[in-house]
Amino acid sequence: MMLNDQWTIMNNSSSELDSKRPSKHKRCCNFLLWSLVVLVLIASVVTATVTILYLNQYPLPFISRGGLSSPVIATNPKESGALVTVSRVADGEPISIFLDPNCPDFSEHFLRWEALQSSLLRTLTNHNADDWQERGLVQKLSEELKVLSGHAHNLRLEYDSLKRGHGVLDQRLDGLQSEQSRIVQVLSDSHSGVLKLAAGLSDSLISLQRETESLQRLKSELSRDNTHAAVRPRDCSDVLAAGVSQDGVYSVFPPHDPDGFMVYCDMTTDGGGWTVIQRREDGSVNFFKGWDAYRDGFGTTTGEHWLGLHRIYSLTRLGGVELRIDMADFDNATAFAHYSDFSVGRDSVNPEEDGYPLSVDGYSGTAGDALLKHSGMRFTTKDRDQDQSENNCAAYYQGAWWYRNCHTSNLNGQYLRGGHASYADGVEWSSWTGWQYSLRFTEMKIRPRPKPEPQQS
Ligand SMILES: [Ca+2]
Repeated sequence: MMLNDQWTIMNNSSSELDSKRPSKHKRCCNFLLWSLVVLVLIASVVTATVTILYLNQYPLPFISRGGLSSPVIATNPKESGALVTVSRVADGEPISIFLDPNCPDFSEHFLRWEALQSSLLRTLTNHNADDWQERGLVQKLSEELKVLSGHAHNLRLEYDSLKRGHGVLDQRLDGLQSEQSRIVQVLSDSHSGVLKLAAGLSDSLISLQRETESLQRLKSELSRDNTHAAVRPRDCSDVLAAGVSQDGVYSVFPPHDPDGFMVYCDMTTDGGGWTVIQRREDGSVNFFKGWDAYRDGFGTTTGEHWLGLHRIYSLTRLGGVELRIDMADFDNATAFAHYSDFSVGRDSVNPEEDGYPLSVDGYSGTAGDALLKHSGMRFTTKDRDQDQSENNCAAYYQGAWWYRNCHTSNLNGQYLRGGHASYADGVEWSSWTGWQYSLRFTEMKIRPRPKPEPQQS
């Protein structure tokens, strides 16, 4: 107000000077104008200085601050309980702020906080205005809450059900675990069993391999034996087949008798190949012998001899053997008897214990049959009575034969040189010379029965 007044005075003075000196007043006007400019500048500087001091709240003696609405800060007001209360004179509403006394001075932020409070108040007002909408919302929320409660109940029920199911699942899981343990145990047992079985199989394979090797060795040995048999005749027919056609003594090796023995071979009679098993020709050998002699054989192969029951068994045990008996009397008459089948002890497990029974069949010849009645009889010697007589036929008729009760032939009897007074105790073939003629020559011989030739159409 005071500055405006001065400014008004200046303007008034200038107007008066202009009116008093209208002619020579131009220099004076310039002076006044410059003075006025200086005054305005001074006034502007003073005004600016005062304003700055005022704004910096410097206490000015000529300005009272009671009219300005600056905030009033009260510390620790008792009635509000706040540490600091900020109040604006214009509003009159205090803003209570709880401040830590040790906090730094936040007075610069109070204006910002006031603005925040105003914003909050507006928000509260808007909130009251929207209250009716909220109530509707609350009802809606309540209804939805009921629905949610129903869902929650259902979920609860499902949870309980699931919990029970979980318990059942736990039980089944326990069962499965125990089953798994059992299966693992069974697999372990099976594994050990398989291992044992494999070990057993391995042992069996090793054993089998050894057996195979043994069999191969045996096979090669048998092969060697067969090769050897080609050069080792089983009997005189093999000797003849090997190209030897001269009568004489040869070694033969019947099956199952690898040691072999010496025999006389008749290579001339009826095609040859005959193995001689008995010969009487001069009475040089005593034929009234016991069991062991007749079992093992005796005499001279080239002369009178008995080949032996066991050797005859060896030569005939496989069957298919024929027998020929050539005979001669002291008048140089000859005859023969032929039997298409002949064997000794063929069906016996133990031929000696069984008595080397005779099997003979199929007579043909010129001497008549004097042997078929002896078929099936066991061999009797003077020391082993196996005949069907109440006496010992061998002892009674001075020989050794397959006696029944007692005989129709007695080729191992006494060499009585033709007719004799005694009864049937010589070298008899009753069908040719009766029971009181002892033959000069007898020769029993065997060979494999020739296979029938294929018939020509
Ligand atoms: Ca008897």
